[in-house]
Amino acid sequence: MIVETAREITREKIIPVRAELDEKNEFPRSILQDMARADLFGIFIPEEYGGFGGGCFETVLALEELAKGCVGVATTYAASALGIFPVMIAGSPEMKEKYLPQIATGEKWAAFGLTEANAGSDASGVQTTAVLDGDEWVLNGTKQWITNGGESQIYTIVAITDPAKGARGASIFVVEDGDPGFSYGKKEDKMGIRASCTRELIMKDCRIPGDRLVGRPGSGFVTVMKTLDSSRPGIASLGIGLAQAALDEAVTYAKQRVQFNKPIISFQAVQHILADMAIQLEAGRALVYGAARHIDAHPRDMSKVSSMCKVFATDMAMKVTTDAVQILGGYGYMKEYPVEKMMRDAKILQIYEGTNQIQRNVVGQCLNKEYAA
Ligand code: COS
Repeated sequence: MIVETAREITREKIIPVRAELDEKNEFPRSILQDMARADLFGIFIPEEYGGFGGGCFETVLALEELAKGCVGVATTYAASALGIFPVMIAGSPEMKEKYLPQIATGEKWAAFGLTEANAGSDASGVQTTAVLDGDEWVLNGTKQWITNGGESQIYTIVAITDPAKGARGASIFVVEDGDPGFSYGKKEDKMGIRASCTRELIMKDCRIPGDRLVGRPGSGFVTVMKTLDSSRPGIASLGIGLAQAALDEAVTYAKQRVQFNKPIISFQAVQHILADMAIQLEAGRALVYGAARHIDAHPRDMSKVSSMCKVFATDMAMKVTTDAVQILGGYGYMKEYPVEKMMRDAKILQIYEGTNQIQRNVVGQCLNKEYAA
């Protein structure tokens, strides 16, 4: 049912406008409203908070379908999930009661504020601060490249509450659109996923109520790591949907394009490229589905499989979309065909939510621990 619903949205709402959204750098507000009406935002929210109570597996299925249409649109969905995961992981029952139903209905969207100018791969380098003043927290700092920035209503912000403790002095706060001292920077002009919106979040003496702290003070870094462990399979599934769409385009074109009096798919050189695309895609899909099922069954043991599937599926998507452009040749390089956008969109998958080099570090560290035990 989830796949059919997401597939219909992709076919009816996303594919017809994706080139225009890309060209105009336009946020897909009305498509998100369509997704909300189709109940897609509640997939991963527990039933007690108005959602479907689905897990990682159901979420990756939905994202894969949306990514077949446009990774920019699918990223806005994935980034909202990323933004609310800290509340799901570490929020109090009252905080969950307040925010999760609004996400489940799609009435509000979320965003995750971790990255800063000096805190990218080194997530512990956050310089934004939060100081308790009476019964309010006062936040100061600037978050960079925040997906859904300026479009979401709910932001989970990582800030340092105890500078002496390094990573152990980080905490997470919910900041809402309209909070005093909270504003947005300019919209970034990106190579790909141009339908998604990327902005700075600026906090200048931003005052929020004391109960907006997510979990305990100092628990922020571990919650950040758990949040990213939870969200990375979603990025992997964007790679699967994107690669499937690129393969579909490449095979369709290769069957139609005639050179030397034959459709080019009859040439072994072309067939081998398509075969490798299909083999890598199926391997990636099996890994992502396997990882998602493992995470749902063993939520305390997700780091390694989460990073593994993110690396494999997104490196694969970069290769498959590049090969799709090659199959279409000069046509593939032109904007009349969708594969050049697919290749541009693929690149960010290897970078955001942790570069693929960082993912390999995580896998390596997990192996180190496993074999020492
Ligand atoms: N789950 C739970 N706890 C975790 C964890 C995980 N997946 N990973 C690390 N931790 C804990 C560690 O156990 C450690 O706890 P102690 O202080 O009690 O020992 C603490 O967190 C610090 O861990 P570590 O020393 O491994 O942290 P590092 O500073 O070396 O950073 C990496 C580790 C590089 C993996 C982390 O900074 C990272 O993921 N970076 C990429 C960030 C990213 O994805 N940015 C893009 C954001 S786009 S939203």
